[in-house]
Amino acid sequence: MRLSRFFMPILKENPKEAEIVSHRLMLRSGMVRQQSQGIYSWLPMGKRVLDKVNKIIREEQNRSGAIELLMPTLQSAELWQESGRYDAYGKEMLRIKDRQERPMLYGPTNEEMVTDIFRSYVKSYKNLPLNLYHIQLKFRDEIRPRFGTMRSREFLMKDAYSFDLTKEGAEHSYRKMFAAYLRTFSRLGLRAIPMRADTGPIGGNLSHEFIILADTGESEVFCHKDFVDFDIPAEDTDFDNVAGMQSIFDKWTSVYAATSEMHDEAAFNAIPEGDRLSARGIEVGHIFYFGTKYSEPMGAKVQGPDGKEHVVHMGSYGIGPTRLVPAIIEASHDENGIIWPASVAPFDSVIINMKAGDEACDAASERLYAALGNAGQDVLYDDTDDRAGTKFAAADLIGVPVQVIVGPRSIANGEVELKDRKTGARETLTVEAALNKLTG
Ligand code: P5A
Repeated sequence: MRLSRFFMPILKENPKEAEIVSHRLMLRSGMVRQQSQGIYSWLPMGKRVLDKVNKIIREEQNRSGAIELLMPTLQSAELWQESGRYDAYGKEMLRIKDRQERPMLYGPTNEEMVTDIFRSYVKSYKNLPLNLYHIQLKFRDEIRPRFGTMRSREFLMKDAYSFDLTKEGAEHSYRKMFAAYLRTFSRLGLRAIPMRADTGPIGGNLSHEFIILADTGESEVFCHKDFVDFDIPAEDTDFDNVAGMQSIFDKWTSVYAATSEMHDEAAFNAIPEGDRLSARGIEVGHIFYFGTKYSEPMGAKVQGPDGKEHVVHMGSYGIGPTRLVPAIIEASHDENGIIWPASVAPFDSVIINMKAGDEACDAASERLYAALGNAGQDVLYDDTDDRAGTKFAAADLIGVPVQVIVGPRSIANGEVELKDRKTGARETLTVEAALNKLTG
């Protein structure tokens, strides 16, 4: 992508409305724009990162055996009357009427709708277990939307829903998602700690929130320090292995971790003082087992091996991609801007042509741009006629992992400079050697 043809509206000034660093950096680097309170457009730079986050989420959902579909944002109120949540949900639900005066709502979650899909098609235990997920916008009319896309009113959610014949089966499904979440957050460059959590309007009594430790987090959390060193399940993990899933779950729930709503002061104080971690955190995922809370009133039943009808056991599993993006920034930035983990970076590298219009600089930049592109890399080429200092500042702000700096003095010797955004380490190499290093 040539910067001269891209749309990357960088702000020079620090936006006043931004209270936390991720919000400030997302506005400054032109990733998002607020359209009305708690409702955002994702501009091209932001959209690139969001797509990479979603890709990793999808890969790990698919690996664990979940199947993707797409349900609508608007739902009929009738479904929610069946489960009893239409009245219970309160003011967070945006209620709308269509031209026929039929009550509709902008979905804050999809337990009812997916249960309706399930009951319409699945009649036998032979089709179980089943886990269906989608990545779709939600709307919650939060009292206090804040911190940009961290707590917005319209936001993206990956929500998965599992269906099993028995409670034991449902618990295995829960543990599969638990392991898939550990892998997902780790691939996003984050260490998320699963913590026993309150279930709120979703219901049930088994639930874990996945929390990233960050000073700007909205939740108060308490846990054992050991979490920092626990192993993440490997890529070849067998998600159908019941004992294997159980042992991952047991390990990750073997030491104390809870949000403030579930906090047990005595249990926490039993941890040796030096091992206690009392911190703030960002909830990036939340999983629930709620048994038959929706399947019972909505009549989601299958015929079991005994020939009788059984109400299915369900769980639901959420991740917030539009919250994850700022959460990653909270965890990875410095005073000059964002430092993207390679897995979600909007571009793999940025070529900074320090003197656009200079024959040698243009020729070398073009060569690098073409060769890196041909090698399948996502490259941003700063071909604008801005001053070199402006270009360096922009490159640091947008946080692309590698900067390839092409300047008139070094290119006279056939050399360019590579700068690692994270460490700041610089290296002077010939164009050829730089290409080998970046594509090798
Ligand atoms: C689980 C999936 C649910 O809604 N139903 C379907 C269950 N859970 S949840 O905890 O309420 O939300 C899941 C995740 O969505 C993100 N999230 C938000 N992100 C941005 N702004 C918001 N206002 C917001 N609310 C929830 C969080 O990542 C949460 O863990």
